Amino acid sequence: MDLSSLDPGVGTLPPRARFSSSLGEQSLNGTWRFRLSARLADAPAGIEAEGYDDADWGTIPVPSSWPMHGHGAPAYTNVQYPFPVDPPYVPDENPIGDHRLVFDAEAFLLDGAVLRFDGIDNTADVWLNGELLGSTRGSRLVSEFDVSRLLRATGNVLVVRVAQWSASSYLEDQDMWWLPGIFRDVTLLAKPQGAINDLFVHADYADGSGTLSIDVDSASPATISIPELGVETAPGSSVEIPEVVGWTAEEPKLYRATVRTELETVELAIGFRTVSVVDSTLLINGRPILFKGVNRHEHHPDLGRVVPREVVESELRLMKQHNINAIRTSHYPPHPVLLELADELGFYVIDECDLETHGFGMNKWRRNPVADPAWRPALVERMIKTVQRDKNHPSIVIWSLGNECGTGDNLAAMADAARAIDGSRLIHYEGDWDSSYVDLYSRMYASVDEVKAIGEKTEEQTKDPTVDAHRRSLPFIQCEYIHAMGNGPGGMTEYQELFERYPRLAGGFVWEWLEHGIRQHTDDGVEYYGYGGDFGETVHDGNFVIDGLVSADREPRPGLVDLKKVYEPVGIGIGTDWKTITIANKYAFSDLDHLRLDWAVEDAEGRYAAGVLPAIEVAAADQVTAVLPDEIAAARRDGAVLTVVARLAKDTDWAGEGHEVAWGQAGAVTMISEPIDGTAPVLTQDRTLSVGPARFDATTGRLIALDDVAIDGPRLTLWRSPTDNDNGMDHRVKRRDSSGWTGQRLDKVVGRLVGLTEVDDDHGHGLQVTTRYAAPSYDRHVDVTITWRSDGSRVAAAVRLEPSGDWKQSWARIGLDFVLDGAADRVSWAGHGPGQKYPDTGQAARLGYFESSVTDLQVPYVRPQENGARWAERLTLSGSGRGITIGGDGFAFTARPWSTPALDAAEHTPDLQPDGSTYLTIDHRQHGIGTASCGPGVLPAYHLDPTQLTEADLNFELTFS
Ligand code: IPT
Repeated sequence: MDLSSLDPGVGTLPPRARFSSSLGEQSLNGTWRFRLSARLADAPAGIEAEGYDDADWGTIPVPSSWPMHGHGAPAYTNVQYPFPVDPPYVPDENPIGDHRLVFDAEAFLLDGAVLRFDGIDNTADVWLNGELLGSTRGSRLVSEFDVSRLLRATGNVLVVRVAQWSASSYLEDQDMWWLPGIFRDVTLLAKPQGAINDLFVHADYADGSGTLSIDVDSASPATISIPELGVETAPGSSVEIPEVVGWTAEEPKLYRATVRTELETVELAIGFRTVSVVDSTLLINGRPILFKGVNRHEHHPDLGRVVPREVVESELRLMKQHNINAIRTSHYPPHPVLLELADELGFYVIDECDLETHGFGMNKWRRNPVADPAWRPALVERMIKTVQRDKNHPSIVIWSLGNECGTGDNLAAMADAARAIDGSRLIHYEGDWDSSYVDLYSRMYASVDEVKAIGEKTEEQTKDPTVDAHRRSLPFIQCEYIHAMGNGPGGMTEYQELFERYPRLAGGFVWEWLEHGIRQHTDDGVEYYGYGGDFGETVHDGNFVIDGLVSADREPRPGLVDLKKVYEPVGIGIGTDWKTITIANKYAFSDLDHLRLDWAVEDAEGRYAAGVLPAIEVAAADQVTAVLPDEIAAARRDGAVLTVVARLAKDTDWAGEGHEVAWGQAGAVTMISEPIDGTAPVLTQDRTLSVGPARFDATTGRLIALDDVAIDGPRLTLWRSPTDNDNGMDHRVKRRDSSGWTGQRLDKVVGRLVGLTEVDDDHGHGLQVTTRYAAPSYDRHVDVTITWRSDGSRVAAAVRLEPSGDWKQSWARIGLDFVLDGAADRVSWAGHGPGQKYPDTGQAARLGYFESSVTDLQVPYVRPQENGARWAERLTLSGSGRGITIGGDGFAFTARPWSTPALDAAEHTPDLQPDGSTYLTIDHRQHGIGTASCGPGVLPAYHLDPTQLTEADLNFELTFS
């Protein structure tokens, strides 16, 4: 094997479109013989010989990533190459996977056939019946070989030697597991003399009509027909079709076409669609659109890079159900199934070339392949392969040259090569901010302020001033933004508001759709997801591979649920008097006929009025205010919430009738509660003090019981177990949160009782407890004074904070910790729910009355961290005995069966075990979440800055009953 060769592939056929022909194909997927060697020098010789005896080899499924089948191990790095950067050479320690298959060929293949590999990671030499066919390059790119001469009816011997590392590994430094193998399908395609070699559909749309021409590369004459449009035509001729329905992600209309020769019929699905840019606005079919996108990698928790079709189908439905309309195939062309489904279900796709050289950045970009002419043919060929395979998909609106390669002329050459084949789509590359050879200004993780400036066209000049005017004429996208790692992402709404406000901004793609967890089991069989470092890697990037909106099993994380709300295609605003409703139709093409508007009113007792609104006509990109039926305002009362939900009026391909698309609310859960007078005296007994049902330890001033519920607290807490976003880009140094909380020892704050006095004033009797909280080694402190009063049954705690000293940066929270003796299992609350909510997340949390088990409040983040806070005005926590109810003027709470230090120490989900107590934290204030695990941190509006605290921040009251 020539592993250091820069050749773009040897012996392979010219790239062409993928289509299926009536001539037939035979899948060679299945069980193959397999043998792994640690290095090329150790690999057996002569395996290509037909008579080679592979009886002592094992077997492996094809397609597969071999480390997922007990051979070697997965390894994760993000930017850094796991081997020395010494291009084009790779280490001698280079796992070699030898694959052999003996097969009979179907008769229809014997007049001529092509052998197609859809993906081999990283490179392979291929032999058929003892002869070398050639060598593949480009893991996520197609390699086809002509096998017409060699294929026979029976006993064919196909031998594929795969090397994990080769020169092309330098081009495939994407942020994902290194997973070698024949991980996509292997197929034989019948291709006799005269068969269609290639097809190129050009189907444009303008103002209701279409223009169609189809190039057919075939030696036999062909006819084209589209029965639904009454079109019969010949290859290469352009047909004007006066009336067509355009293809859009909202209404993905496909026309079935056939291309027929005397030999074969090819079926095509055609979408009429035009991409254009006018005045730096991106248009599809003449209208401005917004990408509500995600970056999608291919990963499966058990199979690695092999993703079964049904999984892809269900995940795309899940995207549609969450108002996502666009996919960037980060960072390589996807399995072809994805594009078929994107055409059918309706997604705008950025199809990205299989290219990333990010790790050269750690070496100041020295010898970067994109800037080295020696690599140009290999890079240009990658782009050509990408465009050629996928050019007939209407869903693809943008070609991307690759990801994170720095800058270099080879990228411009790739752009030229793509344009030469297909001038109908836009060209994207983010890494060169001057944007001189691309059609979009694209950035990743740009801040809200910067995106605003770009929207207003007041951004800084390009580095090369001669290309500034060009960049200013381009639409803008964030090809990656809001990093969905762990708890978060915070601050999505602010970006969306900008995208909706400025025509130049065409939206963005969340990083990323999917966590790349690998399913593992503890010795007792408990399942969890593994991440970088769990597989013996010496160089790795920890849990940075766990940064998705869904788990590796496609279970939605809270971030996805929030994103659905942020991406709503319909805005619903209700007048505070419940008499009017404003509906904003944010679709670019659709009216709202496919939706119905359900309304319902609920209070603490449950739902008591509901109905369906009369249809409100709102054209695409328009807004209408309508009068609500009188019965709705008539149903208004204290503590009641009106919710209007836009639901699918009938079944679609991606969700059933009744599926919720968007919602809006009015009303409040505010409970009118009588003020508590301190009528109950403070009583002393042994070493305890009582105020009504509350009992306190007379030496510490801490609450020890509320009626018969044993409780310990409150203790001031300014800290939370750092989230991935709190940890920032320094995710590898796990305990060093970038907010500086751990450095300030907020996790180690201790309290000292400084005063315990009885008060008797205008508000009656009370017990006043002052505790000074401070961190070891520092003299800054916070005095917390709590005045407890009771009317005999209820208890009020008036809390006052007095910080002093040089508090720095931010606090995670102003919270009170309580430990309840025994496991509480039920929680009910009035406030926002059902999901979690932090100051800059929880867009999906709606007002209402909710119930949950304590277990279900927890979000099982793959690396455990702060999670699960709900916002409430009233909370009841109950276990086997009587529960406690806490009320207040809006607070956040978490309730957990483990302590915050235990949560923080856990590396994986099974490390968290209930310890028999219930840990309750009530937060008066919280610091936001942000998205600093990659990108901007918490926006200023969501900072909890101890130097800027107001009276309202420092004083609050809770009631206990
Ligand atoms: C950016 C990469 O493009 C993406 O592949 C992923 O690694 C993401 O970061 C983080 O998860 S690059 C980053 C240095 C901005």
